Amino acid sequence: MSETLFSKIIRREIPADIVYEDADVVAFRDINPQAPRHVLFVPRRPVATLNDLGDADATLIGRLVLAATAYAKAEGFAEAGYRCVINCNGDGGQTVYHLHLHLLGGRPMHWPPG
Ligand code: IU
Repeated sequence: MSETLFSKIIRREIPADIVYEDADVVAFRDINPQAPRHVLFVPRRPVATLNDLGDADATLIGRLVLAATAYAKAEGFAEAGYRCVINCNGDGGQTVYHLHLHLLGGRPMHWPPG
């Protein structure tokens, strides 16, 4: 896959508001937030889409989800609630082809999503 801006953010070559990182995952505030709390959880390894994950990536996707839930708990909005979203390809609304999980919180969410 061709590299996206997220790889440059992960390598700290371009600025972003990084709020969490570990060996596998980097999280930063979305530049165009759709909720009072909107953070992107991104694997350091540049997987393009959900479709590119296989059995060997079960731990990686688990770490992505657990990093997001731990962040919501640590930041104090887990009890109120939040939404995790992974958009996949065109119909899913994906615009950046480096897998990422949106963590959205700080307001009531609506259903169905647009
Ligand atoms: P999507 O699921 O691929 O549509 O989400 C991409 C998100 O990445 C979107 O919410 C953008 O606002 C966000 N984003 C960002 O936070 N910083 C960037 O440099 C770029 C995109 I490019």
